[in-house]
Amino acid sequence: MQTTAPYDVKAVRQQFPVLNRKIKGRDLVYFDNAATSQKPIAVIEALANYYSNYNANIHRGLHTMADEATAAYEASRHAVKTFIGATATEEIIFTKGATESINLVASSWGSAFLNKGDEIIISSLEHHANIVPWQMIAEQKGAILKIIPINDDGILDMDAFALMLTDKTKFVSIIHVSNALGIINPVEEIIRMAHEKNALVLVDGAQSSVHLDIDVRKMDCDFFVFSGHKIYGPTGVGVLYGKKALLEMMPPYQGGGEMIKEVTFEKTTYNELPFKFEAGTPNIADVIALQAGIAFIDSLGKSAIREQEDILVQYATNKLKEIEGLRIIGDVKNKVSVISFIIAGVHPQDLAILLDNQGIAVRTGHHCAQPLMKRLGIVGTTRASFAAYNTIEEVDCFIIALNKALKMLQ
Ligand code: 7TS
Repeated sequence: MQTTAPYDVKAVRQQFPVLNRKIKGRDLVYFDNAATSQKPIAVIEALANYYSNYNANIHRGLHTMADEATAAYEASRHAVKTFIGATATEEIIFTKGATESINLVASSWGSAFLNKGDEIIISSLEHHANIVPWQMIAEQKGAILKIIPINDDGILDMDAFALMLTDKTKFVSIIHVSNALGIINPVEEIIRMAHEKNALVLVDGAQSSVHLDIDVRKMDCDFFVFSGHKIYGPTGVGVLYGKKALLEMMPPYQGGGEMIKEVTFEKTTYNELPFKFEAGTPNIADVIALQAGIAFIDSLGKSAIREQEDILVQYATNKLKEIEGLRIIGDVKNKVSVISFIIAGVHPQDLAILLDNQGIAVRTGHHCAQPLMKRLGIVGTTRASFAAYNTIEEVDCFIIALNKALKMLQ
């Protein structure tokens, strides 16, 4: 088994100030990267630099700092376009996160194009962010929400999906990588099948965008969403990619400044893309700093990061399987750097507290995927998720801490 990292992980760690932290007297082991990744100095400095040197509102001012801020903001849009392989910057809308991006599409597209009896398909693996907005619009419009089932390992039942697709299917919204289990879904096949029925497809890339190469043109998705804070960028900024022709047809999500062309009390005309969907002063600082998160990923390369994460997953999976009563949920080949597990007779919450006492940060609970937990017949899992800066030594610490915690609990 390969245990040698494809790059100098120690040097990478030096870019992340928080990794020097002690938690309860121990070195921090941060294995909660699927919730949010830590930030490199470049991201932190980009925020400080904006506020220290050119804080100004964008697209409006005719002064130097406003021009600088606008240029930096639009450069980020360009970086995002390249990051996901979009055709044009007009297709990149900044939101406050994946959640807002999905709400935007459900609300804007749904209000304009959904009719009574139309069908929307999601899957059993979805994060609540890709369930609730569809329930809300379905309720409003009298549309029907259908759910692709999974098998006990968390694999989508594609035969059931094929049968579910009908002429009534108008929209498919699908998680690319499961946040709870790490499983990668066959989104290209899903998109191809949905398009045969003229249904649109949104891909929730909140977990995939940091691990997998994303090429929205090749994937041919109609919408793709993700959050900045999971790709080494700041919180409070997310992305909605949409095919230009679709975004043009959709009504604005919110009204206000920046999204208008002209306002009179009688009638308002709307701005062009992407501004039509960016009402009000946006999150300028965080959008600007997002570029630095993307630059960090590019500096190592996604495939090298994936290689390192795969090493950690393999190593940790083998060690975890030696623990009596431990079961990995979603133990499949095609997954990213998430290991979700349960241990007979142990409540995940108790485990999390005992791990935290030893400096280990993992996530426990339902991972905002309550229907998935219900389908799997469990209350929750303990989830360890790895990033570019994690090491084999940290996995060793985690396994020792876990065994120690289990001795106390069992
Ligand atoms: N979709 C998926 C697949 C996610 O994993 C998350 C967040 C979201 C949407 C929502 O992203 P947000 O940035 O708008 O909140 N997932 C998690 C998680 O697994 N643990 O904490 C947040």
